[in-house]
Amino acid sequence: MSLSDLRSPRLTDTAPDWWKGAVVYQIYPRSFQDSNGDGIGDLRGILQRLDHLERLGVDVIWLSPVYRSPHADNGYDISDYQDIDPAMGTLDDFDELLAAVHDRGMKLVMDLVVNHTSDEHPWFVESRSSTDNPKRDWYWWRRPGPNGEPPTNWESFFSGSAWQLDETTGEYYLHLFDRKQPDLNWENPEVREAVYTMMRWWLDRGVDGFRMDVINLISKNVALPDGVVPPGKLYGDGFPHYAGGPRLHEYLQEMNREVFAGRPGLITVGETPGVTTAEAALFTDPARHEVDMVFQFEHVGLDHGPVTKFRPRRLEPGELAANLTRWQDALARVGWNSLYLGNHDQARSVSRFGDDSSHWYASATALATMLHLQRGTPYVYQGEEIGMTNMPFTTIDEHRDVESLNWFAEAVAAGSSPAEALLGLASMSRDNARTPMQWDASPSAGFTSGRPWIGVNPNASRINVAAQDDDGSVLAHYRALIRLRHELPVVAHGSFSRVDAGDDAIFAFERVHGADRLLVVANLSSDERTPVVAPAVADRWADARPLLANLDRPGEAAPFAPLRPWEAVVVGA
Ligand code: TEU
Ligand code: CA
Repeated sequence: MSLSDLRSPRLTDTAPDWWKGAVVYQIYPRSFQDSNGDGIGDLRGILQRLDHLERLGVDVIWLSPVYRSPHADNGYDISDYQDIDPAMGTLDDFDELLAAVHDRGMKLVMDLVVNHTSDEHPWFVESRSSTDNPKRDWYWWRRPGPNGEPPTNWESFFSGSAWQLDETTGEYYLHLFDRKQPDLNWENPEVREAVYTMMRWWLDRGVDGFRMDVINLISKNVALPDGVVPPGKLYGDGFPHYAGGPRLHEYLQEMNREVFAGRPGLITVGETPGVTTAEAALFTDPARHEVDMVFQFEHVGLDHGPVTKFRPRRLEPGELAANLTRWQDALARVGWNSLYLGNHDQARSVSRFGDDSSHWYASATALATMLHLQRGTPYVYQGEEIGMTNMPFTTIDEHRDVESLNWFAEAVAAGSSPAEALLGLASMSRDNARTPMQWDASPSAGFTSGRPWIGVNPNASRINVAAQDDDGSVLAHYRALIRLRHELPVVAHGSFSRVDAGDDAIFAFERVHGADRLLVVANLSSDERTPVVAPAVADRWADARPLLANLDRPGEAAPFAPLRPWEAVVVGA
């Protein structure tokens, strides 16, 4: 069987689990394409760039938030769920974009941010106005402790206390993220009904699903106990009390009944920091009717230091593969994985897990190969398909992200030198992934005719879409991987088993679906490595046909030949 003989299911596939054969592309609209020269990406900009996505071959586009927002957290602080932010365009622009995406056979997924709203959302404006306002109970209000202190010792994700004292009534409100992102109280049925009504409104408009922001934080332990204070920290760890709360599964099942039932063809993915494999299996067991898949965080936490992610540790070759294998095995029979290495909250994957200096092309493509050919639905974060790297920020003024700015101020106040604190941001700041998409070698990389809201990476002159239209580019390799998923059922539906290649740095695995078999052998290190496999394994692949490789292979593609740094080989049988 050769590639060209195979069918291309794309979205003609009407199976309820069509998303197993799909690839999702995440757009961070603020940084994708500006259409009007104000330096901020917008909906009409996305419309101008749909050709790129269609040629890449992705099936689904996920838009990070485009709703009306004061932008304390780049749109993850929403003040109107049923309108488009003026910086992004209008509802008419949105409808036009949605129609254009559908015309090209792709689907569109919205970001659903309902653990919290903006403090400028009318619900919160009402809620804070008095202790007896009907919306008071829509958020988490608590009286100060005996000495005026916050109700619990929890730390916000963005540094400092998770509670803010509100002068109007002298009570504190909970904000797990910025103080402009008050947490909604899902215990209140009116809150849940308001959220479901809003979700139905978007589905009626034609959107194809939701990526649910920190959805495992919506149910909290209502007793609000203090957290344990870890060594070296000022605050307690509230995570066990606000994540995976007692009513979480009930809420998700209720949402599913109230919003998704009777609407086939959707895709839902929950963002679930800290989720375990056992919990992920529950969320994604189709029989439980919760969500189709979740984003787990273990592999993007491997390099976090013990006190903060901003003082990271070096990963050993093999650690990433071992962790991803654990997730493959855990969700092998029940549930489904989301496959991702980067997004708008993570450093650029080629800089973090690869080698963006000596082996930029090889490591970007080796990482993509091992990720896309696992069992699960792959996500491509904008710019990853051309190997965009971390940004060489040199001053704090170049940073924009509230998380980075707050942590920097806190670290410097605690005695760090600014240079040392900047070093932490250099490898881990979310701003690394938020610089403008690199379309071409022009001064603002083709992103804007104006002044971009955040700096363009100087390597845009070299790393850009226009420069990668040929074979042998990172972009061409992504196109080939996406095509493999569409054309070979074994990629979407096959089983996964890791192959012991005698070296932790070599990620080798087999996929099997009926009579179809696929083998991936990837060297995830910057040294030459030689696979050593059991004779039975070598025999099984003796007559393998080459399907894809990221580096030119002299002669026949023997899958277990010595591998150059970051070399990846895919064969079929
Ligand atoms: O992120 C939630 C989350 O837990 C992280 O990825 C977060 O960026 C990190 O832990 C901070 O240290 C989601 C969104 O993806 C993120 O952009 C938002 O800032 C956050 O929720 C709040 O809405
Ligand atoms: Ca704009």
